[in-house]
Amino acid sequence: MNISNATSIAFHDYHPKPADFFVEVIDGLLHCPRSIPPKFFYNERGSQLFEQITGLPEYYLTRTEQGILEKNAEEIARIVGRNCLLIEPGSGNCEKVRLLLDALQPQTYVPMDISRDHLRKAAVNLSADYPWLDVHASCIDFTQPLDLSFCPPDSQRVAFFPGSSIGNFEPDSATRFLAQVADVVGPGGGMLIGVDLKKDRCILDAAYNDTTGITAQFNLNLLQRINSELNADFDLNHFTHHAFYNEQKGRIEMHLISQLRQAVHIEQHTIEFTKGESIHTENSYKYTIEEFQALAIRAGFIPVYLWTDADALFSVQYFEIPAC
Ligand code: AVI
Repeated sequence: MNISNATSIAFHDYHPKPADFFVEVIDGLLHCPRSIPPKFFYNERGSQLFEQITGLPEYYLTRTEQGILEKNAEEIARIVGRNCLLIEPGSGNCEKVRLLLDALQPQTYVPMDISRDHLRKAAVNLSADYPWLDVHASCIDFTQPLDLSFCPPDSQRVAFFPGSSIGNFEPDSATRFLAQVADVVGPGGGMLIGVDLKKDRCILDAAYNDTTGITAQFNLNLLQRINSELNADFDLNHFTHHAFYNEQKGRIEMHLISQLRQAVHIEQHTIEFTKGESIHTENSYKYTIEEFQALAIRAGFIPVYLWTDADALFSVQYFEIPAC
């Protein structure tokens, strides 16, 4: 369905099933150790806080990736090839892709996101700024099988997955997700992916423990969201943000720690917390280049090229599926 007078933009709605917030929260809180899935961070307030995180001096990820894309856009276009069909799962505000469009000149861009209104707005804005670009916005849950039946079958397909979002998947799910991407791009297709790298733990710990406390607010906002949407009574003063690099697992862990023995009510459920008990809210895996390449190889890709910043904080890696 076209949503503007321009012929260059279309909207495909796959009617993704919304997550059941209540069921997933209760399930996570009743399990031991307690957890809440990180996908629930991103309500309106959570998305605003994440936007603020991306501009924090300690949170090097976003600006470093941006710098890599800006500096190497021409070379990326040479290696990836122009005129591709560019697919972006979880495209959000479609901001990062702008750094590549002029150099890459894709024939078609397929932003995919579960948030219908957000996707529609981002696609319309992008299309206004890039009138030459054919945009097929697809409202879909990108962890479900990706459907591209509306796309021309002959163009080279390239997936773009920036932001180190892959780090928020458990390694096994990351492999499964990349295998799905491999299926979608097919033989001869490619994947350009942003991956945060292992580094001095002080840099990592600081990135998730900023001095202004924005990351703490982002974490605690989960409890606020549960209070307002699920009629719960978490006292935000009685939980604290705790984030640290778990060297053995190669991941930043974020937790909310109960400061005292307390009971919290969510609808008909009562959850008893001991003092010091944690709710695990997020993992953010960090990889060496070799570790990530091995993961992508398990998913069916072959490493082609990669770019990093001068301090090797972050990487943008390009992979392909061998043409048969
Ligand atoms: C979205 N994702 C890549 C962020 C990360 O770094 O894992 C989420 C985040 N959590 C705390 N700060 C940022």
